[in-house]
Amino acid sequence: MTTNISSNEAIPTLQLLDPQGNRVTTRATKGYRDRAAALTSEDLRGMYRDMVLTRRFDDEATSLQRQGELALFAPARGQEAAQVGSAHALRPQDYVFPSYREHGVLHVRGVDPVDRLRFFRGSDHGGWNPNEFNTQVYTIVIGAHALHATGYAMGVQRDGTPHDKHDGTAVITYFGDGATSQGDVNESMVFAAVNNAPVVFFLQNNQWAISEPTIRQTRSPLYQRGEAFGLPSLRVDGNDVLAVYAATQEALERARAGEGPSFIEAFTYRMGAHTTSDDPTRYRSSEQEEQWRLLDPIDRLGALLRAEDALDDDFVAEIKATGDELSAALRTGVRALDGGSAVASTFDDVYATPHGVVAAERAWYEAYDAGDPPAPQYAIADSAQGGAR
Ligand SMILES: Cc1ncc(C[n+]2csc(CCOP(=O)(O)OP(=O)(O)O)c2C)c(N)n1
Repeated sequence: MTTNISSNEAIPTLQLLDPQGNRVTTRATKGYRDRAAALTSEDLRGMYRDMVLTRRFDDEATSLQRQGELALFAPARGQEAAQVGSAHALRPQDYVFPSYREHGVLHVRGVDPVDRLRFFRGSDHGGWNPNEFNTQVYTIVIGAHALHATGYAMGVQRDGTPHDKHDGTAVITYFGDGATSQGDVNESMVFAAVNNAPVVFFLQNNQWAISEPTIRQTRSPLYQRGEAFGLPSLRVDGNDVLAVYAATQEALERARAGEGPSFIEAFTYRMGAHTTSDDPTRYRSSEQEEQWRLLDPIDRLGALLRAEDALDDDFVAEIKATGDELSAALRTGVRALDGGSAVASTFDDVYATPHGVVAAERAWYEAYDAGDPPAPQYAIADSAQGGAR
């Protein structure tokens, strides 16, 4: 039997909130419904606020790129529920390995909005201290950070972190459907599985790897990738913030309790361009975009909140005002960033202690940056011979 992966209906998918914003109450969803039911109105309002502000950040960053203030930007429009819902299930001690589109996750983790754009402006290689937020910097190399996540999770294990579903430490890594074709992602699942590492593989299947549709990446539903490695795996409606939250909370608790890795496929849609350098009209139809616009994750949670009397005009106005402040701070902050070379910080955090090769490479780049004729590259290797190894 073949499964039609281009049809959403053929594949079992957890949904707790339907596209009209009604809670879904089938028997099969009971355990997950209980998790979502434990969220208070204030929790839900917080998720709504975070989703709206994530979109506002997206719009503002896109404008800044258009005005020449950023070299590039990768918008997350449409993926707010997948990001905010999963990030709300995290606890402070958990550790996050994002790729380059996880602005909603970074928002929830508290990373300053201007710092999130240093990388896209080219003024820094990262933008923040990962250990301050237990959240790594963006990764552009597709899938590479899944290996880092598994390695970090194995480190957590070897540190002897207590096994406790609340107080243990879980690691989560975010990647896209295209990344599932990379060796790195598959290798990281092999290691995670056999070592029972406390890591959650969170796939945002936004259906496009730049211009390549999922159908060109796989013949089987992607959540089955996790199953194939022996990981408990689940596909959730990625535009349903409740389902994403409940599924991620379950997987994180499993990891913290020492019960090993899990795989979540959040089936969603990238509403905008891949990056500001991309033109999606070249490879997909406006009919498809319109179909997904009707499944907007923010509208869906908004409808639930209105039905439950938790969203009034004052609250909407308050979020709008916060969004205006965010936008203004972003404009001023980004324009004030040093647009020059990031060389100075490139070598800072490579090793904890001085290292001869790194020192020589720093000197070479600094000379190059200053416009001095750089010493030939082989001189670096020669001078490094006596350096620390
Ligand atoms: C190892 C590697 N190969 C190729 C690229 C070029 N590249 C950048 S984004 C992208 C598509 C990624 O698609 P997906 O994993 O689905 O993530 P999405 O962008 O949809 O979030 C590719 C191929 C890269 N950055 N790294």
